Amino acid sequence: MRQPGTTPLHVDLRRYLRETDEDRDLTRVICEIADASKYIINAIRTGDLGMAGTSNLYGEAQLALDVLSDRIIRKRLVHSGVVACIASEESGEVQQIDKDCDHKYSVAYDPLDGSSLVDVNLAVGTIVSIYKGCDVLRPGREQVAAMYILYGPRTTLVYSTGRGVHEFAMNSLMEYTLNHENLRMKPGPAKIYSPGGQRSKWTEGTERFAQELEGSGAKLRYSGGFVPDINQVLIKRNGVFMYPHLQDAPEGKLRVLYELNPMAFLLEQAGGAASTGRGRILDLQPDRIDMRAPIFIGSRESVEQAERCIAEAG
Ligand code: AFP
Repeated sequence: MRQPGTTPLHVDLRRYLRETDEDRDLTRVICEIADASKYIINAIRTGDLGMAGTSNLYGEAQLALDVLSDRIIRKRLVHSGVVACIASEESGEVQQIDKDCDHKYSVAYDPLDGSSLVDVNLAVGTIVSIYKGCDVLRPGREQVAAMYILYGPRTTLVYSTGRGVHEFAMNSLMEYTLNHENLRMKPGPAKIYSPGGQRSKWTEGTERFAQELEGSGAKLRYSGGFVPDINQVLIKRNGVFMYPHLQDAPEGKLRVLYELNPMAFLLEQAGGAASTGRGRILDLQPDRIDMRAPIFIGSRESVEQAERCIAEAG
């Protein structure tokens, strides 16, 4: 098996998965989602959602972009032959495709996170969490893979199957080719930070953390899109994103299954950390598919600093 860090750049995604001896069915799931992204890109770039009364790419009446993205991904997973269950942030329910839980995968995904940002031409993304078997209400540490696709000035795909984090970029032929292999966070505190939620609603602990970051010279970088904001931290190999517990929303805003678990898996695989502020995201036991939790994620030193501030001041 090829060791991470030894692959020539611009190898395409399917070949990379094959040459790193990835499980064939897991490869199928990852590649189906990669293929689905090409249709999502078309819908984003052209707004081709179908005109009222006519059909769109799939012969459907005009759809909202996130609904169309959900249908594009769902169709490919349903027909892949390797997926047992699907849980989509868009539908908010679990769809059982196949009863063979022992040999198939379950996929929890947010088809187009930040979809409201498309209208102001900001970057959005698809976020995917993959488990073996039929149960998606499990701690994130049991994921077998996680990935996201970022629809920005460039379209990039980041995934991990537990053997490092790898970034692919879409070329002119709409193929994903290797851009960064085995991304690793740099040691040291965050130099950029992404603070979500209304500051006036932060608790004292979060306010203290933000002031310590500012005091150490960290710069604020926040787009309002979870995928681009996390991607910035990962590709810069430094930084911290937070969407904290708020005075009127102790569970924060972001969803454990579709957003927090996959990103926490990826950042931990890159040597970073992901916490609710009081404990590891990947140890959370979801009690419902739309469970939310606070998140502090990125440079391990800064995530631990956030945990200290919250332990001291709430
Ligand atoms: P939408 O998917 O409703 O646009 O929200 C995007 C998001 O879930 C996530 O992508 C951002 O990190 C977060 O919300 C931003 O929330 P605020 O707008 O409250 O900062």
